[in-house]
Amino acid sequence: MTAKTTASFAPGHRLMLTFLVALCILVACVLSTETNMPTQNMSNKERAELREEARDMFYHAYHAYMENAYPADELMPLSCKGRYRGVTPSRGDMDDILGNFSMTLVDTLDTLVLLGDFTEFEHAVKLVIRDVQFDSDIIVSVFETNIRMVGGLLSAHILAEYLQKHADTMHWYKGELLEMSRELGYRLLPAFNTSTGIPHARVNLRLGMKDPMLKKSRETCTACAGTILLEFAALSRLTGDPIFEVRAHAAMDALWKLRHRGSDLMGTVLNVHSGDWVRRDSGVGAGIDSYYEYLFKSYVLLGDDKYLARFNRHYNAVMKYVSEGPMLLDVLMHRPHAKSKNFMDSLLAFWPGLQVLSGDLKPAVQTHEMLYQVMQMHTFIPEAFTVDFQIHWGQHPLRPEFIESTYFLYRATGDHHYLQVGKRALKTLQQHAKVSCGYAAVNDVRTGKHEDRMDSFVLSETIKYLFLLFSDPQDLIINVDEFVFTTEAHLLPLSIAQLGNATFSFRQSDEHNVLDFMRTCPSSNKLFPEKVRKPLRNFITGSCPRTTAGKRLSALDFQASNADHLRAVYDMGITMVSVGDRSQGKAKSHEEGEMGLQFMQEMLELTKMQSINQLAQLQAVAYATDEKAQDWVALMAGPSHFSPELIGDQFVEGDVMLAQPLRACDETLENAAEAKGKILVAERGDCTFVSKARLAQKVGAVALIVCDNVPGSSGETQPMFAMSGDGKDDVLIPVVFMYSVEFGKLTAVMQRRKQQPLGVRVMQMVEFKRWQLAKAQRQNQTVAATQKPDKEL
Ligand code: DMJ
Repeated sequence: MTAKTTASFAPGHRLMLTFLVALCILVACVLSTETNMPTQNMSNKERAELREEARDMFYHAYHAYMENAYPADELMPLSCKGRYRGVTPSRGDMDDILGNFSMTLVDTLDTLVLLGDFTEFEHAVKLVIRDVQFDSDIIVSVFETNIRMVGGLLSAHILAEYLQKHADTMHWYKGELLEMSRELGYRLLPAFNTSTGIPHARVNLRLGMKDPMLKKSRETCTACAGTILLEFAALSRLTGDPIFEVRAHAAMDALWKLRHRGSDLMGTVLNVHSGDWVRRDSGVGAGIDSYYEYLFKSYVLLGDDKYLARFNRHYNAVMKYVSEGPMLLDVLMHRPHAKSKNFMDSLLAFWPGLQVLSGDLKPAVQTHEMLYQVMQMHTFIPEAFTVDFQIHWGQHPLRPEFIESTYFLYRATGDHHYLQVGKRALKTLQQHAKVSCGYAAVNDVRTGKHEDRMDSFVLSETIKYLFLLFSDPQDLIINVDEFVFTTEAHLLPLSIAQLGNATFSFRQSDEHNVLDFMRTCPSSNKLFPEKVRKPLRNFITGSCPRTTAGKRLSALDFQASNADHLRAVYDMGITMVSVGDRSQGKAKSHEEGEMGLQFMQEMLELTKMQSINQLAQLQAVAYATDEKAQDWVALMAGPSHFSPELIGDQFVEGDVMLAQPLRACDETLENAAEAKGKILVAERGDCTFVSKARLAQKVGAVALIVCDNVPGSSGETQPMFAMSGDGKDDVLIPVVFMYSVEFGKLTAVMQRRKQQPLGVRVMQMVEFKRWQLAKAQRQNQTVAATQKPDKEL
């Protein structure tokens, strides 16, 4: 049923709504009159067919869940049964999502209303009221419980009341869902009792923070702590109980104080008691994504300029440091010129949608185009992909973010390209994820192998956004423009702002003048998506691994023995001075002169900061080039987050030995007996880094070198790569990562030595450099060895 109705939700924050609507109309008008769009237009008929196909997809997944899994939290689509916490074999931390509270049904309620299926909605609401309870001795994620359960219950409550008024149905409903969300909210509140006000990541539904397992709880992610306010504000305003909103505002205020005052960036993991950053990587994907989303949407929903001002400050910082063309690459919050990862994760695909809402269309079109090409290249967008668009992590759990952005771009531009993109996404799901019992996540996009997992967001977001994309506003029972979509795509009406809040007052922010941002240039209102996409058409297809050509040489990467680097610093106006040489450097151009100054500043910073940060993390695999071990060279390597750091003059020494089989993913090695005391080499792939490390440790190796499996990758052209673990700290041997080119050099030396084993030292690169420098000084040589390279970095 797709009854048409006039919306009666009064706009809560008129200014914002008017702004968004005006933006959509303006852009759509400009496009329809002036743009030549090569994208094939989609007929109304085809669009309606796709809408119905999205509806069928919904019912295929929904019925599979209801008939085979309910009241479980999730459907396991391959075994066609429910996933229950404590019953189904544990998947570790991932299971913190589950609270045995029928999550998929709660998460899905408002999609039923959007589909116009009031009968099933009413039935489902009754089931939730009858079956769902929260008094369980289970530790759950505060973030996930809030966005999926509290958000799901709240939006269902709002829509139930809406249907009472406008569809003359559900008259028996007396606010039970709101009461349930209030109860659940109370069960989450103990997590907010921290010295900073930033909530713990996890809480026990029955025991709060008194669960002994939570004694050591310290760390949370920025997104986890910063994705509470929309739901908690709605909860407070609908129940009249201010505590939720007060706590959520306080958490947002505390997070804001933790930004880096120089860069305005945030890290991804922090200590809730001390407020110290644990991970200073800063991007827009995993660990931070919805913090930015909630800053902006809190402004839209609640009308407090403070949140817009904060969003704008972060946004400018992201666009300055993280954004690189259409790509978004993590940097370090305190050293924003240093890239901290060489891959992007699929969660960042929500960013273009947020950019559309905030009115910055051009970069939204660009990033979306890049992501679309990644999708075309790998069928689905893999969980993580490198800057060369190779697969870093091949899983794809049918996430919604890319479709969400596609929807917002279509609404803002009216460009049929986005309908075509949505069609492709829909058909891909049908072809590669549909199974007889629902939709199955893809374990590896390279093989297409399925995983026994259908996350609740498939119904609450992925299919919802597809349905919305192919629906005309007039096809929908509610006017979606009068709602804010939470990060889980739950609908909260803008009218919530009118319910007021005793603790809250509308005011012009004193932190930042909002108008400053509105005056930014160029204005996105003169934007033609096709013109923006065109230059990017072959951005990734057939691309070779990228080189640093055109990229500024950073001090960290600088090697005195590299002729290109010497030329680059010369062009920046810096002359490497040998003793007796007094000639002055002159920059090739003003711009390069600026770069030179920046380079020198970094050099100074690096010398000051040798014991921390990226320079300190860079590892060296060093070996002697002569029999007497007088001359050494070092190959660059990346660290791991799960193994002990080699600090100062510490090093590990041993003969290098290749694991057999090289991937080292089995229970043991064929050459395990010889591994004791050796530095083992294993190739990346087939299993996690940490499992290779555990195996190396088990067979008695003193260190592990993981070599890359991407041909041609090199530390010379790519940012340092740090391997992530699984949160446990049982690996006691050093583990380093080596790109293919560096590893090629190592194997070449090994082959040259044939009979003789090659002994290497694994150590910090900075220590290796210091060692070499000290040696050089002893030999009374000049400071910068420009003529005679002695390192192979
Ligand atoms: C959803 O649960 C939410 O969108 C969340 O903010 C991030 N990720 C998942 C879907 O990918």
